[in-house]
Amino acid sequence: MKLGLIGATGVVGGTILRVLDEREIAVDELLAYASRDRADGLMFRGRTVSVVAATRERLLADRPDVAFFASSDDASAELATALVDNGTVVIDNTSTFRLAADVPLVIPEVNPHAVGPEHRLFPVANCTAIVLSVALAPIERAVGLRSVRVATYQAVSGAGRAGLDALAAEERGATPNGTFAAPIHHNVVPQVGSYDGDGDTGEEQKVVAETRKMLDRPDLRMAATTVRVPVMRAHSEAVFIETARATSVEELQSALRGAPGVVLHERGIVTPRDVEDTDLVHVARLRPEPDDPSHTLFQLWVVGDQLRKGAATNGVQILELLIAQGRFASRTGEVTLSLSKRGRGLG
Ligand code: 11C
Repeated sequence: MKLGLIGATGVVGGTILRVLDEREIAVDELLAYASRDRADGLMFRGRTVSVVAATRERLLADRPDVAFFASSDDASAELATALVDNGTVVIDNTSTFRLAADVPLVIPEVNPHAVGPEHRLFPVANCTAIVLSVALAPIERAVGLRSVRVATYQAVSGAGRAGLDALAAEERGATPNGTFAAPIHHNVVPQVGSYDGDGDTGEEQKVVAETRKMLDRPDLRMAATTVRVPVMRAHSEAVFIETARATSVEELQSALRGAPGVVLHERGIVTPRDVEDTDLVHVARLRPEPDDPSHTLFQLWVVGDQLRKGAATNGVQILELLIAQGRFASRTGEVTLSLSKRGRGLG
């Protein structure tokens, strides 16, 4: 397989390379692109790979079998459909095509059936929405959801290398450089994404719209408040749900316990530092709302590494799904789907 990676030098791009390697995806040729030619190149499986500017002409001439986009919305908007029209399968980590009607938005543990043989463009959903949907899907399947409310605690790496650098610089005493809407060191910032001061932020709109699409519940009542916290890695979410019918903590636990991609903590807590660099979504503190005679109101705490399951790993799992469907010939052996408890650490 000839594999292109646009945004190869970014935080998500680097994580995609690691996950491809860990999951032993057979890559015959890696084509690495960034916004400009880079003298130093990058290392993949013990070899130096040159990094070149992602121009339309070069990408169309290179014609990768599959291309991962981990760059800007603008780059995806300009290049992804041109590549698809040229025969490449595109797995796109930007928001550009996620809500298009004829484009599937896939989490392999949640809605693999959304992939049809005609599809060649696969957006990877917003990281906060992926972590949330992996935890909600088993509940939706078991008892149905009537409403979901979520407050998030999002790591600075959600804003890429600039986010990590901004927190590190502020910790050393530098003046905030505007990466976040307010100082992030010793603070929490209730704005992720664009915000015009009136209504939801861009991140809040994505979480609601994309979760509805992935759960195939356009009618699901939802609200989100998304917040940046001075954590390096992994997003946490406090989730408040109303189920479609009366249920119990035990029934919800049993739905989550066997669910692909989920680790249920029946006791204790789980924190972002616990799940750094792992692929599974962790659920803890599942409990009923106090004084609820309807037995439909519950709360849970959800944590996942947004660079891995929320971005790189989910994209590579989509590629695994396509390989399992026979879309690409694998020269070095069979690649099997790994949707369940496989994953780094804490699994
Ligand atoms: C953040 N969740 O933490 C955002 C980043 O929709 O792909 C992901 C933006 C997106 O800043």
